[in-house]
Amino acid sequence: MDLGNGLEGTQDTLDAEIQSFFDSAPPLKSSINVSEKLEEFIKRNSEASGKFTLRNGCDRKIVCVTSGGTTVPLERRCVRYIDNFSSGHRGAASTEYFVKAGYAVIFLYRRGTFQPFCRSLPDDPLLECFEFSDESKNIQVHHSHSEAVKRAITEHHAAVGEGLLLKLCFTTIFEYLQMLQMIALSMRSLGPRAMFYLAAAVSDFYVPWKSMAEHKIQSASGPLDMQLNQVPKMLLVLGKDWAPTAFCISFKLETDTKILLEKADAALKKYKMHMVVANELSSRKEEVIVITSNNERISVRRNRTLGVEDVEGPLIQLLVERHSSYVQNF
Ligand code: 9Z3
Repeated sequence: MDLGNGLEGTQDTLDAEIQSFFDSAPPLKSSINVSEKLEEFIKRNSEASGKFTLRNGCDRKIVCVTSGGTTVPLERRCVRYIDNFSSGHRGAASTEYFVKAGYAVIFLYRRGTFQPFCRSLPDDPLLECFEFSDESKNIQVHHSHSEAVKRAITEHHAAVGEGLLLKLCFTTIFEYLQMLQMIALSMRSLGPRAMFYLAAAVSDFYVPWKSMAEHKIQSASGPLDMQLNQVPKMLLVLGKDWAPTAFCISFKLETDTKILLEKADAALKKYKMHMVVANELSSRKEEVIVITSNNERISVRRNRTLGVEDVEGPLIQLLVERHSSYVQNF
């Protein structure tokens, strides 16, 4: 319904699209388990007098880091799907820096992508880091990887042991958006202490479950002609309805640098984000540009000669500072 300013109609259409997306999505298999884990994690990290309260007496801040790409299944008994390039490196590295900054992290990641604290291990850690120590086939860590393995285990166990890391995984766009909604609704009680750091590469198009083929699509039927619907813009409802008091950071990815900042600026305004991190595909590990709601454009770069190992270190430092001011001024 358009009441003259065009806004009501737009909002109604978006709400209807979102409703239809969730109605048509296959139910999340592990939803009870996920909501129990979430409830426990958030309760533990928001108890004012608990052992997880920071030394200065403040309640802990909690960030939801999304990571990796969503798949779009083409068949219900899925053989084929559309995917994207995202490795999950950004999300995994950022999670490590958030934990180091004292945050509790809900790491919503694509199954099989990079994990926090394991980035310095080889691609196949089990087979490459270990060897037989003697004739009786006891296993030991190969000396060339012993420091990296020790560091990974120590840091991971510390984060999990202190209750600072909850890992939840998704594969499809349906799972991702259903879980993001559950997380956002659970984090509402945290008010401004909640942060969303949306680094996952989310599909723009999908096949609605209702119109999806049940069985494997047959190649003998000739060329495939398939219509994909647009995934509704959940960022709008995240900031407006699901978690209206949270500090929200989204990412903008382009391959054409000429349009990157313009598109990031548009996303900041359209989705009412507090910050948008603009990155270009090939240089994303070297530099990102942070666009703020005060019209700042802050370049954040990796500089190994100055000891800045990866771009996520200074990026998270900046976001943590801005989030603190947001909480104080709320
Ligand atoms: C990003 O831009 C991330 O920085 C990357 C990280 C996916 C590039 P990797 O996982 O890469 O370390 O290999 N994420 C968001 C990309 C995205 O889909 N943004 C949407 C858009 O650009 C907005 S939600 O339209």
